Amino acid sequence: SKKAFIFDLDGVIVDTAKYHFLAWQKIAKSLNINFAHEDNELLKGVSRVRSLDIILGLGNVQATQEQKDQWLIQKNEDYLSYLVDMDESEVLPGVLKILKLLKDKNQGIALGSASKNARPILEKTGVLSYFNVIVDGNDVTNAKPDPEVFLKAAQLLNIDPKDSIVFEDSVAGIQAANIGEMVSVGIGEETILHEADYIFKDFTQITADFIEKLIN
Ligand code: B16
Ligand code: MG
Repeated sequence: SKKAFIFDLDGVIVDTAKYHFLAWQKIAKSLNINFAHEDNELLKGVSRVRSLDIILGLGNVQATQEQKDQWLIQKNEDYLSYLVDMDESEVLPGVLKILKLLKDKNQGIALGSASKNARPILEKTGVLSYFNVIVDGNDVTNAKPDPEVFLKAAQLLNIDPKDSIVFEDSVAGIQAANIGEMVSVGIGEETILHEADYIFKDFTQITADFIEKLIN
């Protein structure tokens, strides 16, 4: 039967986390905040505004709303500059094969991302046409682990939450899927994503057989 397959963007379809990191690091450096690679884990799946608060928290930095707004603009301009050269080669291994399979099987395909830059990224990497529905940071008011982004995606596809499958790399995203009573599929480390119904290291580990079982 027809199901909703909902994909997170960063960490699932593409690895934009490395670009987010570079852009945040510039801001952090200019404020003398020590923001290391390990700290980047804290920002996965988290909104832009919340990410800045987390970084300022690391350095115990207080700021006015005006300053914060300025840094948010700077960060995004810098981030976008890293996306200029993005192309098909940045789609993570195995993802295209699964998108094609789902399309062949006439399944609902949606994006459920916290990013406000999701559309241009999907476009640049050549996968935009696979998506029937896109729900991103421009469409939701409650951040993951609130299930709003995924519930909206399922609703737009006209599919019940319980017939929806979410692919996520962040803990907050897995929790959002679980709270929404959807099937949660973690992409990444088992130790981090243990709350997920299923866990795969990456999309190359997901078989056609696994997808068929979810559909039937
Ligand atoms: P933007 P996802 C998230 O994407 C990223 O994981 C997170 O690090 C980022 O802060 C957030 O998008 C907002 O992105 O600044 O482009 O609006 O994993 O939800 O696809
Ligand atoms: Mg993610």
